[in-house]
Amino acid sequence: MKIRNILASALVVGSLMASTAFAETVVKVTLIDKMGTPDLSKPLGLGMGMKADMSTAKMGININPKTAAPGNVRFDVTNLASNLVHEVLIAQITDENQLLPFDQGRNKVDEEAVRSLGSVSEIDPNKTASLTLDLKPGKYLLYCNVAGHYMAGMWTVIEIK
Ligand SMILES: [Cu+2]
Repeated sequence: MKIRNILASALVVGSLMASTAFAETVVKVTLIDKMGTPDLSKPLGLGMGMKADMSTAKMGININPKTAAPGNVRFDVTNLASNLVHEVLIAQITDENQLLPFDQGRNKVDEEAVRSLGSVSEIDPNKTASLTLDLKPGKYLLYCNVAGHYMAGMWTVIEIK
């Protein structure tokens, strides 16, 4: 009995710590593509800082909430696409008007030039994957770098403040 009590109190302490000291913000991330696949053979020009009309985008990333407190942020990424595999990379940016280094030939953001803080790769349709990052105040870009997807509108920005 004594051992059991000790275990029970250890569990209580453990769960208290989890809910206070290690509190994390959960951000729901959904990956969408509508009305079939756009023609991705050429960059579509819907990247960050390009001042494009994002309402024409057929692919996108939604987040909720759009801001979070500094510290641990858990991204629960769900791929709501009909049949495409997507991924999410996270990188710190200066602001939304910044243009990312882009490889036109490969139709991808130049990942060598944009330091990624973390990523969730190859999420199948209707699957969810999670990633937790310890984030400082600032702006962070979430984007999909499957060829063509970033320029098709698959990016969004979260502000940590
Ligand atoms: Cu994608």
